[in-house]
Amino acid sequence: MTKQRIKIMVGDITTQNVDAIVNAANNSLAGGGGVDGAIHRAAGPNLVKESLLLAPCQTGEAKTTKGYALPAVWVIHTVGPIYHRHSPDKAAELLAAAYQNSLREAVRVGAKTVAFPAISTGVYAYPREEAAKIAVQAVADFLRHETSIEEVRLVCFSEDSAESHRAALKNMLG
Ligand code: AR6
Repeated sequence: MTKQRIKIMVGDITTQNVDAIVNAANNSLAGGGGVDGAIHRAAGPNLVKESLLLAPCQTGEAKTTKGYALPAVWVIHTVGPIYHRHSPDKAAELLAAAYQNSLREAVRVGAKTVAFPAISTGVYAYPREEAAKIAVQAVADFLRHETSIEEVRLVCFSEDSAESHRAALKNMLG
């Protein structure tokens, strides 16, 4: 079942014991603030050496490096939309693409457990509840057709963010 493979939790993505964590990066893949900064600090300096070799990463696309000092084997770097740079429809399309292309990368490298942060909801200012609906829908749509992924964790950094995701999951599934 799709529903049972989506877990919503509050936590720090850098400590997740999963095959792959997703990084909310920027087009340069050179590191940054927010969750990107936290992942680079926890992984150590080899992460940026590898990610720069894969740069640039277009908005909505995803590229994979090793996890280095992280518990995760892989880091899937994706770039969400900067909310105010797009129409609402285009921003939604790009955000869904970031989730789904990240999951395609997970399948490609054989990751069975994947953790996501709430992409674009920090510096990129995507409205939290809208982003949560898109995240949950995009992941569920992908999992419906892909059985190799056993668990997708949506790792929220605050209880408010987790509540938005829980509500989105509940509403989506009726
Ligand atoms: N674990 C889980 N979630 C976290 C963590 C963490 N350790 N730290 C922050 N968050 P943001 P964006 C949450 O700004 O909006 C960077 O500079 C945070 O509370 O990290 O996609 C990049 O280089 C928020 O809910 O990413 C880009 O330039 C969510 O992660 C730009 O920011 C995303 O916030 C990307 O902006």
